[in-house]
Amino acid sequence: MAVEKEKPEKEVKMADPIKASIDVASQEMISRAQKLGVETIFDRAEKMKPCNIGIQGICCKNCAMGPCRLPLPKGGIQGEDERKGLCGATANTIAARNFIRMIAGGAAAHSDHGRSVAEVFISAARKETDAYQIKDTVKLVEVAKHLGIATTVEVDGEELDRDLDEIAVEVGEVALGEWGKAEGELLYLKRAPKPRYEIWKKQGVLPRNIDREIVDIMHRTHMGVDQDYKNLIKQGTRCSLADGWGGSMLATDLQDILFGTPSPLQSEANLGIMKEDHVNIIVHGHEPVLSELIVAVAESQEMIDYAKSIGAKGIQLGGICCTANEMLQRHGVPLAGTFLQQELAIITGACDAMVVDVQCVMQNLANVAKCFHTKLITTHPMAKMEQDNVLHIEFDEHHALEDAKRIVKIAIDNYKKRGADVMIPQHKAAQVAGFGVESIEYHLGGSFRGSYYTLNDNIINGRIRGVAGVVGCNNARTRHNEQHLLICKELIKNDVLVLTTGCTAIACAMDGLLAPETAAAAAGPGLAEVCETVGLPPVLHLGSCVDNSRILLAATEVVKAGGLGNDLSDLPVAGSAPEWMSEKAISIGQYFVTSGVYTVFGVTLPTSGAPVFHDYISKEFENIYGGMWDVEADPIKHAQLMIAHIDKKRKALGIDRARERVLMDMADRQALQG
Ligand code: SF4
Ligand code: MSK
Repeated sequence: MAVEKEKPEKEVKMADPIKASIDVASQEMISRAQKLGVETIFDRAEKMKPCNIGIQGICCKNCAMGPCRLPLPKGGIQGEDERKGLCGATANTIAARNFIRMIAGGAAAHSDHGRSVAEVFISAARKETDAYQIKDTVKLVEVAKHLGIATTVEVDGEELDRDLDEIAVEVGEVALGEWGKAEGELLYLKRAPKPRYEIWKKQGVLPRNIDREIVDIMHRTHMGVDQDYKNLIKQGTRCSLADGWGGSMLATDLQDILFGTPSPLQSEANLGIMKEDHVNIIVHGHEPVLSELIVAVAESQEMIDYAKSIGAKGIQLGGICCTANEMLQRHGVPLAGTFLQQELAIITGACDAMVVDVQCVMQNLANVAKCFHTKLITTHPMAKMEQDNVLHIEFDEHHALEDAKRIVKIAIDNYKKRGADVMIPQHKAAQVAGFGVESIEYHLGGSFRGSYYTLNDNIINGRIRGVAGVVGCNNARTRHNEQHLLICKELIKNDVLVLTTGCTAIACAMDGLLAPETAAAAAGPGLAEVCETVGLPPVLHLGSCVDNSRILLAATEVVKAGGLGNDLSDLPVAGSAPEWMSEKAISIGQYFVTSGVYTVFGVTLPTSGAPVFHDYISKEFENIYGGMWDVEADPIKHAQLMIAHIDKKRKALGIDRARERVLMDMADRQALQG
């Protein structure tokens, strides 16, 4: 009888917490999860590696004859690129199709978020709901003008201010029309500097309406339609502009009018904001319409008293991802963490409810929540989960206040069901957040001067070398937060002011980069001097992913203030998404680039398998749009590429010498002090 060989036990691959995250709080929670046998994304990233062909953008599954996979030949392409799918689609066509489908996905997510806000806005303007009111009437009037809506009316030959309620209804209606109007072009495109608008016009990429550009991509990337990578990416541009200068910008503006335009405030960040003796409610996702009310309800005396009646000391709110950024910038709600910390917040054992809406919500949250007492509550009609431990309380603006009360009460009742084993990492950092176009103007121009002159002066005299927009996600294929922090630190060390949003902003907050004291400790001498004079941190938190539109408008204000060229592409600025993972990041990258900004992505770019297409968007684009894509995984080289571009622009503007003079002034001063 044959003796059966004993099978060696299969090795279970687990993440090394220190290699998985740069953040100590996260390392502690990853270890705890592993001890408790709770699987997280960090362990799954060890077990499953990405497909090497998909990552290069050269796998097509747009019809049932595929998937057609077109790997690069060993040693690269010599001569003609002969790779073809069954239908004959080339690697360039496939990569371009995949790329613009990502743009469509990203633009759809941002813009549908904007549409939801517009719908709530109209209900509020028509007074169909008591839950929301117009908060910022100054911005309402400003936005009305951009939408071509009259803000005054002539009565008996006299020009009078129009009724604000009337303006609000019209703003809501015109804004909503931007998603599906039959004719014309998006109204906000003319907010860009004129030469930029003219470039878009000449290239034939002015978006018609938001929805149409997304549908157009789905049509033209269907099997057997557009087979020219240049024409495909042209539509990618049209669609991304409809996102950045359309859906996202409208989302930001309407949220500001409805919930208040942010202004700088103090708060904290990281899992250590959770409190063992409080009811902890974590809001997560992107759309702030329900979370706005959850904040109001959780802060009400009625709910605080109720929480105390069951033995808690109060209610602690915290946020993950961009719902967090929205709640932070308007209410100071602390950030619990970035995208990769969503499971970890539950693993503390102290999360009494996690309330999620749309985007960046991992399905595994339900499995993690099952191991603890946490109530996981989905709230959006388009975002449910199949697991049976998930509660769905559907948001509707007409009964939103009741929904918010129900959710907060569920969290309070759940506090009593906590297990004894609570472990909240004792790590958090102080931050100042809530910056925007208006507050930068105030800080760097003053309400008296009311412009970006001071910022421009300091760029021209070289104290500030340039400005970088560093944005985007976490990616489990890189060490959590490391790229964000190394890149931002390298930039500020070299006198580059950083504007940030999304998970990059949260990562910076967790590391203390959003504290004004960081300027003296970590910024170069010129940037530190400016920041210390006006009391700003060297990294400015501008909000959520849709708020990248604030970066576009801040850059436009810099152009308007004068002295730094006539278009966005003339400015000494650069963009970056160090740890991107979401389709939204590709849409953002494309509208940054085609708005004239040199933009570097970390990790990888799904174009590397199609070198001709890659060269087109990374080299030829500079001739067309003045901005271009680049990719660099090494964080220091990544930041240095951005700095080199900033220096190139300074040289073109003739202000490179001014910078040298200022550095000598600093050195002289230091020598004198010594
Ligand atoms: Fe293959 Fe062409 Fe079908 Fe794509 S569309 S899967 S390349 S046959
Ligand atoms: S949340 S899109 S992981 S930034 Fe906006 Fe973070 Fe990226 Fe989601």
